[in-house]
Amino acid sequence: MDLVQKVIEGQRPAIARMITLAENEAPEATQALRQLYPSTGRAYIVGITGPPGAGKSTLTDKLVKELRKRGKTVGIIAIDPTSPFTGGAILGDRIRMSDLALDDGVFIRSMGTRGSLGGLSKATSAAIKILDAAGFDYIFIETVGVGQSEVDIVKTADTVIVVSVPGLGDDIQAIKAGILEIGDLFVVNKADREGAERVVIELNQMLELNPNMGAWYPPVLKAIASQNKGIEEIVENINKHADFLQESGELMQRRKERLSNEIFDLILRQVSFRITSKLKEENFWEQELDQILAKEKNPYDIVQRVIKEILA
Ligand SMILES: Nc1nc2c(ncn2[C@@H]2O[C@H](COP(=O)(O)OP(=O)(O)OP(=O)(O)O)[C@@H](O)[C@H]2O)c(=O)[nH]1
Ligand SMILES: [Mg+2]
Repeated sequence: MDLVQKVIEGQRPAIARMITLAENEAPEATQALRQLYPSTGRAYIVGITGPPGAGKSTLTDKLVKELRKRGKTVGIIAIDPTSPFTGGAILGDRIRMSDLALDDGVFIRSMGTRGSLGGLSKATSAAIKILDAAGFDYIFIETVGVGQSEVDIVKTADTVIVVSVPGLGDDIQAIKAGILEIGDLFVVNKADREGAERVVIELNQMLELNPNMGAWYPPVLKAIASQNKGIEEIVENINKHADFLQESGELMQRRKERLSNEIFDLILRQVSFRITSKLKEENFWEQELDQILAKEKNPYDIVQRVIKEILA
């Protein structure tokens, strides 16, 4: 397929087009991804998550510029599950990364939900593979850490950066439970504001209490993204974490886990799609509704019967 070849060569229109195909779950997308797959596995994936407005996009913008200075190329995926169109997300995120959009070594893509959240995570893994095969050294995924689906997406990264900020009231509580466990690196952004030091201390206290802490102790770093402060240190810690993962063998372990989850999701999605269409086209229980209402039958037996019929 011509398109796949162009993606591998890093041609931007082809990259954009293939991501759109995957996003729309077009039938050609699977075939293209199949052909692309052998060319994946080289990019390093960084996830950035945190509460709305924490400065994730500003931080991404600065981190990417620092990596560009070091000669690296970067693909960026900004996820906005609240947006039914990618267009909405592009505006908000692109404004803060507008000069990056002109850089040939950077590719920015925003993704929203077209259909279901499952579709979003499937499209995101596809987009990661496409940017990976296109040869980008790093891929950044930005998500707002509020919903489970976004947490699930970002936690597939090799390095997960959890961004927090002072002044959210009950600071640490504002970081959704479950997000603390997935952080490999914590950044307290907006350190120009009062209370940053307290957030650093609280985060370290939380981390010390974590009974599942492995050999990597997540550093807690301060930054002022809008003033480009603390950026080099974050990049260095990303690279340190990458080295740690590589040397400990955890990188392979993580990638295996990610692959396994992905296969699981793809199967579930296909099975659910097929069952949904079957349920919609055949009226398995329509005629029995009156009897169920009249208490002559019950919903639970119907469910059992239909499942048996479908699995048969
Ligand atoms: N004072 C201060 N403001 C900052 C800093 N970093 C970013 N901001 C500002 O915070 C606002 C939100 O920044 P974004 O980068 O859009 O934050 P975000 O987390 O990507 O936001 P969403 O994607 O909407 O959740 C912008 O007005 C930034 O200029 C910082 O270090 N200090
Ligand atoms: Mg943003």
